[in-house]
Amino acid sequence: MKLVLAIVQPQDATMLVDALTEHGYRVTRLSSQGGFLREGNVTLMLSVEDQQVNHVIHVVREHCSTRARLVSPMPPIAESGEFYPPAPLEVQVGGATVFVLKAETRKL
Ligand code: 2BA
Repeated sequence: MKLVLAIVQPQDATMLVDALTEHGYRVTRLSSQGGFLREGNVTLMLSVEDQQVNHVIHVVREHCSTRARLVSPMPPIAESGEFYPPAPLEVQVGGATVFVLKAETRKL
């Protein structure tokens, strides 16, 4: 068994959960937050057979888009009254960050 953790963007999460469920996977959706952007994202948790991992990743890839986000860096401490506002930085977010871990499922 493997535990698949997929961190995805909220805009993709509902369609992805629907698709995974339609394919017969059991999935748990957790609300999470990225440490860098401090924005909400969604972590999906699935326990699957080893041979299903590639298919799960395929479905995730089909439903998750890469999006550009602009980040405003902290302005530097002004010296001698001069102030140069830093240019916004573009970062690419997604499609998805996926972790695959060995797992043992015990249903109590
Ligand atoms: P965030 O931490 O909010 O990161 C959002 C995006 O910002 C990242 O997209 C990446 O493009 C950029 N980024 C993150 N940390 C950075 C840094 N130190 N310097 C420059 N740019 C940085 P993704 O890589 O697609 O990640 C999306 C979300 O997936 C992340 O949200 C985080 O919640 C999670 N994630 C990504 N890699 C992870 C890892 N190695 N461990 C745990 N969570 C991870």
